[in-house]
This record gives sequence, C-alpha cells and structure tokens, in this order.
Amino acid sequence: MTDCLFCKMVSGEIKPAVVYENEHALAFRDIRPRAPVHVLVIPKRHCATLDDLPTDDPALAAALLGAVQKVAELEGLANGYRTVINCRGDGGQEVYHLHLHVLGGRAMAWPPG
Ligand code: D5M
Repeated sequence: MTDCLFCKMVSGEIKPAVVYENEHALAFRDIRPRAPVHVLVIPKRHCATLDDLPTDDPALAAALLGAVQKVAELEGLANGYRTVINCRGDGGQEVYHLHLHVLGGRAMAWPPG
C-alpha cells in the first residue's frame, strides 16, 4: 500500500533501524521505545490488523513468530520478554499495518493498561 508507513519501510523508501528480517517479516526498532528493548515485527505484505492476517498462509504467521524468537535471541532477552499486538480501536492500534511489539530488558507489569 503506497500510503502505509510500514510498507514504506519494507520497500526501503523509509529506512528503519532494522534488527532482523526473513522472507516474510521485517523487525526494526520502535521510534518511541517503552522498554530498554522495543522492536516491531511486521509482515512484509500489507495486513492492516491481526484480523486481516490471512489464515490460508500459515507460513506467514510462522515467519512472524519465528522473527519474534530471533529478535529475542539477538537482543539477549534471556530473562524473558513480552509480545503485544494492538488490534484496532479498543486495542490501541495507531499504525494500521499489523505489527508485533517485542518488549524486554525490564520486568513487565500485569495487567496492561
Ligand atoms: O504502535 C505503533 C508503534 O509504531 C508505536 O509504538 C510507535 C511506532 N512507530 C511509529 N512510527 C514509527 C517509525 N517511523 N519508526 C519506528 N516506529 C514507529 P500501535 O500498536 O499501532 O499503537
């Protein structure tokens, strides 16, 4: 999608601080970090929300979760981490290109706000 911020990162029009990528997923540092480590994992193909993730393409979901595992390894999150997907309005989603937040480097509180 031409007017999607995160699609521009996939195409290279905007250059994020890339942490990891595989065939289907790109991981880069969040511009407004909420923890010492805050990385976003996105699908390279445009999906607006979690509800739009195609369930007929299990390789895509597997690649996203595999990228989360790889980010945790690369960022040294041996003590654990949190993965968050904000979905639409009540979920607090701001950018409408599916992304998994990977937060770590400190202990997380529960429940989230
Ligand atoms: O989270 C959207 C996230 O996207 C939020 O944590 C900031 C991040 N963001 C916004 N613009 C950028 C750029 N340009 N680079 C890196 N990170 C960015 P949401 O779950 O939609 O609320």
